[in-house]
Amino acid sequence: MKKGVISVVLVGIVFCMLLGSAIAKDRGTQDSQYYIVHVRSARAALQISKDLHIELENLFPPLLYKVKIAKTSHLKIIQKLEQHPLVERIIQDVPIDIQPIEEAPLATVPETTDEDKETYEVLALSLDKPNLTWWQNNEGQLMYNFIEINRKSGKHKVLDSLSSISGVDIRLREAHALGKGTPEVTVAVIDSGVDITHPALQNNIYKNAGEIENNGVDDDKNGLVDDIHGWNFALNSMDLIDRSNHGTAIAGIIAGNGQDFQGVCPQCVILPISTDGNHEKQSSISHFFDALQYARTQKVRIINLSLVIKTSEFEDVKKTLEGVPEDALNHLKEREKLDQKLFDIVFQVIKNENIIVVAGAGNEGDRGNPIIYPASSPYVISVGGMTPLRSMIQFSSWGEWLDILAPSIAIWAPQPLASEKNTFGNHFNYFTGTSFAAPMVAGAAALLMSQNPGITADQVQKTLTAETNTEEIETFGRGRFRSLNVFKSLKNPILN
Ligand SMILES: [Ca+2]
Ligand SMILES: [Ca+2]
Repeated sequence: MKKGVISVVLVGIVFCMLLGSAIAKDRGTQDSQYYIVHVRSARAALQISKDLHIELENLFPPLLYKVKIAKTSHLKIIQKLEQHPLVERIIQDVPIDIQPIEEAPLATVPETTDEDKETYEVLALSLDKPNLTWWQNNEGQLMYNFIEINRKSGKHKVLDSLSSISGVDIRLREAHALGKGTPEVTVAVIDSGVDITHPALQNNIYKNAGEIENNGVDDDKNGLVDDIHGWNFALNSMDLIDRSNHGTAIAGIIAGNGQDFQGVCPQCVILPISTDGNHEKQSSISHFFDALQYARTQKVRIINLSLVIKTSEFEDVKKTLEGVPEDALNHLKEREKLDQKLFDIVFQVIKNENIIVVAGAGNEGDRGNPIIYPASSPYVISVGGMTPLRSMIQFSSWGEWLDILAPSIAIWAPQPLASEKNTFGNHFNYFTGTSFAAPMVAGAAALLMSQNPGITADQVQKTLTAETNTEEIETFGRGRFRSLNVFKSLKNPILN
């Protein structure tokens, strides 16, 4: 009998909408189109500009630049660029889908041979132990009830119950006795936005010291006017509104610091970076690199990516290219697939600068387990999901690329003030999916970096994933993976 999983406590979580988006004018006008030029050396951009009489704009210097090319002449210029000895590659700045990792499936149709009855596995709170944050301190407060529903009468009965296992968590209470982080460590959350007014977050939001608020002037001359608390690269504005109830929870898990709720690193700082186009705009590749470059220039130590990057369908790309000659379109079609190599190169540079990138593994384990990017990049720490029963969660994606597991079902975390209050009268909710496992690892990295200012990205990864600092997990034959233990990691940092 295969049991489905439904939930009576997970309510009001909707965050599978597209974050997609972009500044239309940024991808060029009707008559022109942006391309991304990957150059071979630090001084190449200047030489290329000089040789070909074109203007290369900074994208992710000194590796990536943007160039605007008129549609009518663009094949000629692209070919010239491709032939230039200092150009590694040139790709069109096509739209991409940057989506928050979809909400995990909470209910599946159960397999049954009995036409009259269905059996479900229901996750519920145990009323005698109403501690809401099992992921921080599991005292056996979650309950799995195996319920039989009679299809004809609609009546149900509880067949069996199972409590979650005490101690199966990230050992946060003990970790906080060793330290709660420092404001010197900033974590970028590239996501659907963050409610920066939430009581659990408002004191921990990044403030750009070089920028004067709301004066309509780009005081720090980084090209973004009044980017005081972050930036939305899809809308090219300060719009950080979390319309998907996703980024706020992630920021809270990393660095929430409220009266009744603390995240993993409550003294650390969150830099919200949004790629949510509010259904008006779609992101292109360059917007994602812009977001990474922004995190880099604001000197973050960690970047959390609870998202998936996919190339748009070529037919959608084509719509943006009206007026481009057929031969050039065919030339482009050959490059349709997401150029992961280019993304990997950028992630490698970021890692070499001692910035940690943490990515959610994805919730595709149940659906044929397709490989998720950027989780599968070798330059990020990828995080899969764990249950309160010390096992890998069914829906978690996995592969050789998976680095560590963390709790990812019924994760109590803040949600935007614009959303409905929960039954306790506040703005928190339960979230499920590997999107909410990644920020636990990002928060643990922030704690480690707070305690050990000189620690390298490599040492952080080694510390968090070391066999001695992690817990053994049942994976049901998927391979050997272990789960996060923040306390052990903090106590035994690997500094060589
Ligand atoms: Ca600015
Ligand atoms: Ca300003």
